[in-house]
Amino acid sequence: MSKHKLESIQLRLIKMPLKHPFQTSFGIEKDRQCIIVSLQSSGLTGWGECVASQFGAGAGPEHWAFYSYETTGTAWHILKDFLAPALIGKEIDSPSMVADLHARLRGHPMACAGIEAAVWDLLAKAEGIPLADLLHAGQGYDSPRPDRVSTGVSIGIQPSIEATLQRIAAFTEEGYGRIKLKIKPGWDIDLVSAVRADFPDLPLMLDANSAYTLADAEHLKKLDTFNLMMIEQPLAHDDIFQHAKLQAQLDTPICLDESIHSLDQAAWAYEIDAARIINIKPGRVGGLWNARRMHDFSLKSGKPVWCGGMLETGIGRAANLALSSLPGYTLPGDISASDRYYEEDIIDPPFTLNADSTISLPTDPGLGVKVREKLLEELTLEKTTITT
Ligand code: OSB
Ligand code: MG
Repeated sequence: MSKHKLESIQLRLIKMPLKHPFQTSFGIEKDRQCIIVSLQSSGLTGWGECVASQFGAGAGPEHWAFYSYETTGTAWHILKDFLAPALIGKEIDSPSMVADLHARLRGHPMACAGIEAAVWDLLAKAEGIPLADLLHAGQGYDSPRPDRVSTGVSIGIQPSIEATLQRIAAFTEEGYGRIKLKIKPGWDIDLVSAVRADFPDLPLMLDANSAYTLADAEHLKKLDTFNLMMIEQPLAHDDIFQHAKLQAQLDTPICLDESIHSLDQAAWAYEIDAARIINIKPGRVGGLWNARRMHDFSLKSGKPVWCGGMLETGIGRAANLALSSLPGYTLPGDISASDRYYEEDIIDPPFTLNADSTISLPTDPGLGVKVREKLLEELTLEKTTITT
């Protein structure tokens, strides 16, 4: 691949109102803040989204539980003071240059993934090919690159079971073929039982976001009767060992999300049967480079993977779609259409759902989306530019 000198790097903290507040076992999000990274090189612009969030910042400690320790504040610091200075003026010929920096940083995967995505977009645009093709290039996969990927919708904790049933009915009518429900203690068995009564055959999975402990094993075992695709991250965010103990007692496959940040951790989880499935989302693992390595290992190990979401704007969504085109991504991802999250997405045209519960991959080079720069400017809370 030819080399591309990074002439400038721009960071923008943006805030977008969500159409529906998103509640999980650890908090509620009404607006979504994220950092949009853009890179300039010889007339080309690469875009990336850093998915570090701002759950409940400023509110009392009872609102402080996070999906990850990264916030827009920590990511801004790492991007501005470490990653951008390390990359500005450099001749880039591979996203692995960012992956190498991630290895040195020890942590901050979301910050790294945001700038790495922009590098992937830039390089794919320079080659004149869609990001999905760049991700496939030279990998020797058996199957051709698909033109659409299978998706589903993740439904947050609702005010009532009735409200949940209504949301499921609305989403399935829109064409979503797979539903994920957020659960927590006191919002689990009765909920799933009511859902199964109304939707006996619906492909259904649960996400606990670490709301349980191993002491809840007997209780969680009751979920085995509901023919669930998987239960995601039932136990602690940093645990692998106890998930294996839980899996030994459950028929429902365990999927890990929060616990898995690296290829080694994925290998350990598979080896001890702590996870039969992994949700490989780029933000959590430091970017698409690492996500692809973890995917390749999972594919060889015969373990299905899927791509989780972080309520991304169209920029992050486009990267997730490209990643989901890899052959081991055989399960539907949490990648819904733009209008599931936002009245107005920052890309044009927005992503829409096909009748078969898929979303089509863009065909233009790179991420293949046109960023609405005027709207982006209106949503910007803070910006900074790093130049040579
Ligand atoms: O655990 O998968 C998760 C959103 C924010 C943080 C963590 C998670 C989620 C989701 C939303 O489940 C998925 C989506 O983007 O639709
Ligand atoms: Mg999850």
